[in-house]
Amino acid sequence: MVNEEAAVYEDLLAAMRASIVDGDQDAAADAARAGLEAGMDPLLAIDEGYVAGLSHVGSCFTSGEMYLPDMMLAARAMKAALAVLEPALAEASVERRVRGRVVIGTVKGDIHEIGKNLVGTMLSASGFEVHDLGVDVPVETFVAKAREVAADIVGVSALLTTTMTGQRAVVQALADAGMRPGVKVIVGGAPVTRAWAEEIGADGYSEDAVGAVALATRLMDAAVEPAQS
Ligand code: B1M
Repeated sequence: MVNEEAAVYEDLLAAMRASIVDGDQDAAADAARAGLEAGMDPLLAIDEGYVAGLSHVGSCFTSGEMYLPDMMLAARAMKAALAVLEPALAEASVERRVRGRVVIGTVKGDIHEIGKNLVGTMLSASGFEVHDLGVDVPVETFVAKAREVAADIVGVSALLTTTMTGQRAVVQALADAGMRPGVKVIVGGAPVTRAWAEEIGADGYSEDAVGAVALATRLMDAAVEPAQS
């Protein structure tokens, strides 16, 4: 029985990966629905199904076996799958108390949004109030929104080595506006590392959406500790 279930999951995960590589939106959404019906954890579907497919497409793009239109179709298929899975992720949330206010966006010059959206969804599902600025966000917009909503945390995503510097600019602009260290900054995105986060003076880095929730929670807990002691 356990083996049968594992085989069903493996078939579904293979279909999920294939739907992304083929850039097939309908197949991606169908596989997501089938996964949920089979009781699959949406995070497993995302990580081992769809993201694995996207990573393959990324590698093929690097090696010249796939081209920009393939990457665009893959991204569209990923979004179709997430449209099915994200409500399930949000429903799984048990936490309703607002744990903190987060402003999140992808830096100026960068239009990658899938990972950032996932981080926003997971934060929201975990009880954070999330203000998503979208992609290609100017530094000043991060600062203005953080001020407007009295953000506890600003989350800055970057997927390109050429746009990572935008994360440093956000940290600096918040400091120039006198909002640091009160407003914490967390960074992430495929090329981002812990060393980079430290170098630019960010308060934390996470390599994935689950880690981003843990990081944001730690930062909020650390912020209230002095008041309690
Ligand atoms: Co782009 N792209 N892309 N792309 N793209 C990459 C990033 C690339 C690695 C592909 C490659 O060459 N192998 C490469 C970057 C190389 C580099 O600089 N190191 C690249 C390139 C070069 C480009 C273009 C320049 C291509 C061109 O035009 N010649 C161009 C740039 C456009 C621009 O932004 N100005 C471009 C365009 C595109 C598309 C538009 C076609 C599309 C994006 C569509 C969209 O988002 N709506 C796209 C895609 C899909 C990719 C790949 C294939 C997949 C990215 C993705 O969504 N991954 C990507 C290759 C790859 O990553 N393997 C690639 C899935 C997502 C769940 O993961 O975004 O990493 P990720 O997010 C993770 C973590 O990083 C982390 O948590 C997320 C969830 O686990 N995380 C955070 C992310 N943000 C966080 C924030 C946090 C904390 C954690 O705190 C705030």
